[in-house]
Amino acid sequence: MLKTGLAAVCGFLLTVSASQAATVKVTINNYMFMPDRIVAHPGDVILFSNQDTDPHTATSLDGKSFDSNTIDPGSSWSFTVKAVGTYKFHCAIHPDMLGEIDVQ
Ligand SMILES: [Cu+2]
Repeated sequence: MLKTGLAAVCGFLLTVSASQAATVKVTINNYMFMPDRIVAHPGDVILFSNQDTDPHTATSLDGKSFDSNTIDPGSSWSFTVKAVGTYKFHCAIHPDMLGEIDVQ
């Protein structure tokens, strides 16, 4: 009984999260990620748009989760978040530019 109920709830949550996959937009401007703390859910797309006059990257600090490589001014780059967790990232060209994606 309890197991069946939990399975039903889990199935429901999976269905809801899949149907609500969103695109989360991050603007890069004036040497900052805006917002610099992004809350997302598995399946969401994070879209970085470089509106600055210099090239930037969005590179995870763990060295493996994601790396945009160079995003030229006026260009954008996106990727899909998969696993729940906290992912700190920076710009590899300007390491003081920091941000964080919380996948919940
Ligand atoms: Cu940069």
